Amino acid sequence: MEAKVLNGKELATKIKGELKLEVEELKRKNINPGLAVIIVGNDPASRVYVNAKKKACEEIGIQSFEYALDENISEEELIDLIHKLNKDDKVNGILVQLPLPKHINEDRVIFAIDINKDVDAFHPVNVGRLMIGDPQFLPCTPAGIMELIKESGIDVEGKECVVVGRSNIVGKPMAMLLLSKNGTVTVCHSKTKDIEEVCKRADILVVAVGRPEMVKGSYIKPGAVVIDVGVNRLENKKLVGDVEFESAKTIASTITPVPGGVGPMTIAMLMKNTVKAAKLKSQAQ
Ligand code: NAP
Ligand code: LUD
Repeated sequence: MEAKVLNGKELATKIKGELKLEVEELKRKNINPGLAVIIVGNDPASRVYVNAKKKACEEIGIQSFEYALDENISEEELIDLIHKLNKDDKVNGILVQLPLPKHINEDRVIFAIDINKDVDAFHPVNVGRLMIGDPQFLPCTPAGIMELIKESGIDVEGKECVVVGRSNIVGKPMAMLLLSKNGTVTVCHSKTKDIEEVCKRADILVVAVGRPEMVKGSYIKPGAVVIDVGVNRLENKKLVGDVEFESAKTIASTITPVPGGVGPMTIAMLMKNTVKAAKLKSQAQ
C-alpha cells in the first residue's frame, strides 16, 4: 500500500483562514498585528521564504514591514535596528531571516530581540521556556510538524520518535516538542553510528539534515510516519527533500512531500505566533 501524503499546503491554508478571521476580530478591538521581517544580503532562498512570509501577512491582514539590508551591514547597525523595532508599537513580531553573513554573530543578534516579539522562538529565554515546559511561542517549523502529525491521526505518546539533525532551528526544538507529548525520542547527527538502523526503529521519523534524499526507503520501518523537513534545490532546479520520496512512500504509512509539506506550515506557525504576540501585548496593557 502506498503512504498517505500529508498536504501541508492545504493545512497551512486552513490555519491561515482561521487566523484571518481572528485578526478581523482583533482589529475591531483596535489590535493591529504587525511583523517586521529583516533580510540581510541576497541569498535567493532567503528571498523566496521572506516573500512567502510577507504574502502570508497580506492574506491574513497582518501588517508587514520589510527591512532588506545590504550584505555588508555591520552587526552593530543590525542590532541598532532591532533595538528600534523592540520599541516600535506597530511591531509585534521581529523575524531576522537566517542565515546571516559570516561577519555577523547570529547568537548576539537573536539575543537583542525582545523576548515578547521573538516570533521564531530563537531567543535563549524562549528556548529555555520550551525546555521547562512553559513556552510562550513555539518554534515555527517544529510546531508546524506537530500540527501535521496531529492531522495524521497519530498519537505521539509512547511512540519511538527519531529526529535526524540537531540544529537549533529544527532538530533540537523538534525533539523537545515530541518529548513534551510523551514520545521516546532519539536524536541523530553527523557523528551517529549506523543511522539507518536507528531510523528503522522509528514510529515517527523527522528528517532535517539538508542532504538531498539521504534517507531511503530501506531506513524506514513499515507503517512509520515520515516527516521530511529538507528543502534542497538540485542543479536541475528540482526541489527535493532529505528523504527519497519514491522509495519511502511504498513503506511509510504517512509521509510529507517536498514542496508542499513542512515549508508552508512553518509560515502558518509564524503567522500564529505574530497574532499571539499582538494578543499578549494587548493583555499586558
Ligand atoms: P543545519 O543547521 O545545517 O543542521 C543539519 C543537521 O544535520 C546537523 O545537526 C548535522 O549534524 C546533521 N547532519 C548533516 N549531515 C548529516 C549526515 N550525513 N548524517 C546525519 N546527520 C547529518 O540544518 P537545518 O537548519 O536544521 O535544516 C535542515 C534542512 O531543513 C535544510 O534542508 C533546510 O533547508 C531545511 N529547513 C526547512 C524548513 C522548513 O520550514 N521546511 C525550516 C528549516 C530548515 P552535526 O550537528 O553533527 O553537524
Ligand atoms: N530563519 C527560517 N531560515 C531558513 N518551502 C524558514 C523555510 C518556508 N529566522 C528564520 O522559514 O523559520 C525561519 N526563521 N526558515 N525556512 C527555512 C529556514 C529561517 C523553508 C522553506 C519554506 C520556510 C517553504 O515554504 C516551500 C515548500 O516546501 O513547499 C518551497 C519553496 C520553494 O523554494 O519553492
